[in-house]
Amino acid sequence: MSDSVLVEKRDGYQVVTLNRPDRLNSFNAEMHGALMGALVAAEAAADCRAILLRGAGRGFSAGQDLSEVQPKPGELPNLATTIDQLYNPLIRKLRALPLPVVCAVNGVAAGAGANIALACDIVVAGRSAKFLQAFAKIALIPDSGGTWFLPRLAGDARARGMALLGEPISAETAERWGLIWKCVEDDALMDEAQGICEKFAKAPTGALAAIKQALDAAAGNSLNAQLDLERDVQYRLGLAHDYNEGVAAFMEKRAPAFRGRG
Ligand code: T3D
Repeated sequence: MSDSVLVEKRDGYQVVTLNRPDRLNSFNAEMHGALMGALVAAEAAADCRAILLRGAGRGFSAGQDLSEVQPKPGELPNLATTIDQLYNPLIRKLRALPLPVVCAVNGVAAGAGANIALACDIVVAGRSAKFLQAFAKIALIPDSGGTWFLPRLAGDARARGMALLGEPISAETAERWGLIWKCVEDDALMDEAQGICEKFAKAPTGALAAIKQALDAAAGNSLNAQLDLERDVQYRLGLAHDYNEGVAAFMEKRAPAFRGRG
């Protein structure tokens, strides 16, 4: 079994660690397979109500492992294949998972590594972390959703600056620009990320999944379509145990006991 991704089961959530620290957790096909396997398994585990994604060593991920992409003599590179088979399914999976994904960025997040982090639901970064759209430096465009996430999160001017210049921005700037949820001191990073996962482990997971879906749908919907979507989702959630439990707990001034995924 591959050790390029490590999975640790905690009470109500799982910690998934990218584990190729000597290559700054850059992605090869094996790590892609292991990460996808870990996400699929976490989704299938009824007691898993959140995922904490992080990198081993001094960085989160440097994106594609560039030592593995050089074509053999006489071959033409086909980047579309890697993107179609590995990066796009990963981004789609992260967005579609019916449970929140918290990403702890401890150091550099570059290329696809940066955009995989941005695809997560909550991104917390240590103060020394950096986000780098490295693509233009190797004559590519931001992929793994970069051209979609950057303008939506940071605005067009900042998206263009990051993508065209390919220069790193600090975690503090990423927070200020709205790219990430929070920048914290380096030594507080894991406590912060774990604390969020512990809250999610007791949360109404079905509602959180619906929130993820509704926010993503909003990106392509008119206000009218989104109002209709909200009505339909609210109707469905109103029939679920966790809504009744949430209201009852509020009225009885006690903590709710949400079933989550039950
Ligand atoms: O299939 C396709 O190609 C399409 C998909 C593309 C998706 C992408 O992600 S394209 C973008 C790929 N990533 C990059 O271009 C980033 C390359 N890395 C860097 O620019 C720098 O390493 C960093 C800015 C990320 C970090 O710099 P620094 O100074 O902190 O570390 P370093 O010394 O450069 O790297 C440490 C080691 O990791 C080093 O190995 P060594 O010399 O100690 O044996 C370095 O070669 C290795 N490393 C870093 N990034 C990659 C890598 N090895 C392979 N691939 C990498 N992406």
